[in-house]
Amino acid sequence: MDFYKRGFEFVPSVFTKDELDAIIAAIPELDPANPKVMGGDRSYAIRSVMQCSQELHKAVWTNKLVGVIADHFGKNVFLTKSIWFDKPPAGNWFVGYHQDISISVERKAEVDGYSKWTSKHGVIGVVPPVEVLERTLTIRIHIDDADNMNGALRVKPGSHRSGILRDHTWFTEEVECPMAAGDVMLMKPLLLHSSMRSTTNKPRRVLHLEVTDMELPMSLKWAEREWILR
Ligand SMILES: O=C(O)CCC(=O)C(=O)O
Repeated sequence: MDFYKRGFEFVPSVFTKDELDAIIAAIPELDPANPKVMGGDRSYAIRSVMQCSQELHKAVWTNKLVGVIADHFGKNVFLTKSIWFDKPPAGNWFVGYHQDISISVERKAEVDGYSKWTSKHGVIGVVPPVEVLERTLTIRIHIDDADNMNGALRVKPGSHRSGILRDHTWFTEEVECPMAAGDVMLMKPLLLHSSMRSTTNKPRRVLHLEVTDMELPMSLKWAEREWILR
């Protein structure tokens, strides 16, 4: 299937304008005083954003999105991570090619295969064995249109199939991912991705979610574990 080969897929029109408005209404302000907000005065992201309100869960897990997840991944799926990304004019940012290799857990525990512990904005991160990342699906809900002017994502197709990469330069094919508001991009976390600075004042808001059906071993617990409403 193309998704597994290329590592990403676009699903158009998953959310209506009214449904996007409900998501926006449930997102807290980018307040630099909030420890979950990244970027200080040039705030641009909120970690663990789904923990902010049950309203957000109601707005996000529409029948249509849950159906898309069931088609591409399966049932018995729960949330493991959520980040709200904005590229506001003051907090404009870019990010070079990388894979998403860190997961968020409740607390540190010495478990074989889990390394590179971090603690940022109250979130404890760790790099798990590659099977955990391979069993994770990233869902990017596009709140605004994204194109080459306002920092649409770029990806390197197929780059998720070689585990955690030390050198990504030999993946030369690059695809830009223009999206319309309401579209969803599905992605494997190990897919190399990057995005440029915005060169307009057009907003580019994305709700980034990671889901899996895989429990963590021993005393490790997913920090944001929450069943998807069904
Ligand atoms: O939304 C973007 O432009 C990039 C986000 C990102 O770096 C990530 O998902 O790891």
